[in-house]
Amino acid sequence: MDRNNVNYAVYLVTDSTPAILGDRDLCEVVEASVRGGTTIVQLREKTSDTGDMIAMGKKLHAITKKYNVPLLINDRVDVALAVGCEGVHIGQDDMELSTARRLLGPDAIIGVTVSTIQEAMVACKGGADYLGIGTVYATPTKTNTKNIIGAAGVRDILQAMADAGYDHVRTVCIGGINAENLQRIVYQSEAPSKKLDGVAVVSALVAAPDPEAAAKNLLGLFNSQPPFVRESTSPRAETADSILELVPEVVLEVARKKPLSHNMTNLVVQNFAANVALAIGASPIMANNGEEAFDLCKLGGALVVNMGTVDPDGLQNYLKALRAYNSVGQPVVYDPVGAGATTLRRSAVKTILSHGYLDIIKGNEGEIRTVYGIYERETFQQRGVDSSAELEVSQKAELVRKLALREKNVVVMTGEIDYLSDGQHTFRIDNGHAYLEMVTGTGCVLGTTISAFVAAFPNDKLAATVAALLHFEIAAERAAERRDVQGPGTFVPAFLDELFKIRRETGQGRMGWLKSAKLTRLS
Ligand code: 3NM
Repeated sequence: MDRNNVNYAVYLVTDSTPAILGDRDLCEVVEASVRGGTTIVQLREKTSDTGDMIAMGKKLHAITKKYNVPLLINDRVDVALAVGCEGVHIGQDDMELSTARRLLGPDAIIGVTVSTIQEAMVACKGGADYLGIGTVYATPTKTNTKNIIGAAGVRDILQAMADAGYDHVRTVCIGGINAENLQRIVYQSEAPSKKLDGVAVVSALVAAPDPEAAAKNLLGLFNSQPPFVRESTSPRAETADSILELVPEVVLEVARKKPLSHNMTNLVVQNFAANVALAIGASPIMANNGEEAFDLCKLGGALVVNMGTVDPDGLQNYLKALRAYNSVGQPVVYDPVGAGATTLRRSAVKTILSHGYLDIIKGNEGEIRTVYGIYERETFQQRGVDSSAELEVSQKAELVRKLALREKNVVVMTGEIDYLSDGQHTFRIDNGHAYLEMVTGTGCVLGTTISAFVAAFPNDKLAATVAALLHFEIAAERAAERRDVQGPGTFVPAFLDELFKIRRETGQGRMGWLKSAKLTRLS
């Protein structure tokens, strides 16, 4: 077998402990999974005697050879030699790569587990054929893992490999990967010039009720785009002018499609959010029970996950709804309200980020910094200011860009100036009014507004988000300027009216309101 021409797409790592394998026969499970599409197998036995391991290796090798699939042995070069299989996989605490290569010869496939850029560089330099990058997510299958790195950590390693000229070294990731998260992890971990060659799984195949069907499914998922990636047919708007040109179209699309805005939000803002949705022409539903999402996600709308009131039941409901909307590719807006305020909220942010794709993340500076900090070993770097101080304009823009790049989505940071980015292009918006800060829930209802706009215009989420912000903030400016508005109390009904009137004017072809737009591209 040519070690330079291995298909790593679906990489099965065995586990014969009863918790994973149950009372089934490992050979049967492996054969079924290879029949289904598993492309490479690693025998991993942490407790077996050498003789038993060699015997099992020989049995498995007889199976994998039939399907022309390589078999590797975890850690044990001696067992690989005795079995005569295609290679080994070595961990950081196992035999040195150079020794393994010397013992196994030039044709053997040798893979190395890495969890940091430094380990990856050493393994690449040492001549590894592929890297097993992980641990992506915490997994009950292996609890003594060193680093949980998320898709973002995988991406950093892939980027570093490409930068160092190790594009030819192949990669899989491992840890907590299953049919539900595979596509998102592969998508979010892709660096500009290097992506994963496959995913390595234990329980998703070995514990599957039907390993053949499970392998077929994983292979299909690996080879296709996730539903939430929309390939735009027209070129995306990238300049402030081209986005501004699109804004009326987006506002009209909301009115025409009346998209469902499914809000899982806090008690304080439900009524306000529903009224704002109606004013902009969307169709609101306040449904906090995740079970309902499996029906609601099919209606062409978008979901708002607003973490304003978070409790364990609420979190489970968010995850169900997130799964439902991700499965059909309908947009999700995440509002990590008070993200950094408590340990519980920080942990909820981490759970949510690791369980689904969030098309838009919207928050204030503190919230966005917390979301960014969840996977970074250090919080967002600041130059000479303490961690509680506000960031400077350029730092805010950079934070938003970096988070969007990491999550492969659109990030909005609200404040006196709003910043938004899709990781490629970053904009600031200088509209809005101080009254918005004096009324409870205006940030939350902006999330509702964005959800309707993105649902109506899903092929350009950045332009849709800009349109939502401009519609919302210019309505606030117009309301605040009215003679009948004397403070935050009279502001609210006037604001609802202005949201409605901007939609109506746009429908009549009157675009004067857009002249107040203050949209600037930063990078
Ligand atoms: N190695 P599952 S995680 C064997 O991080 C193994 O290096 C890991 O099991 C690493 O697919 C892991 O069931 C177990 O989550 C992966």
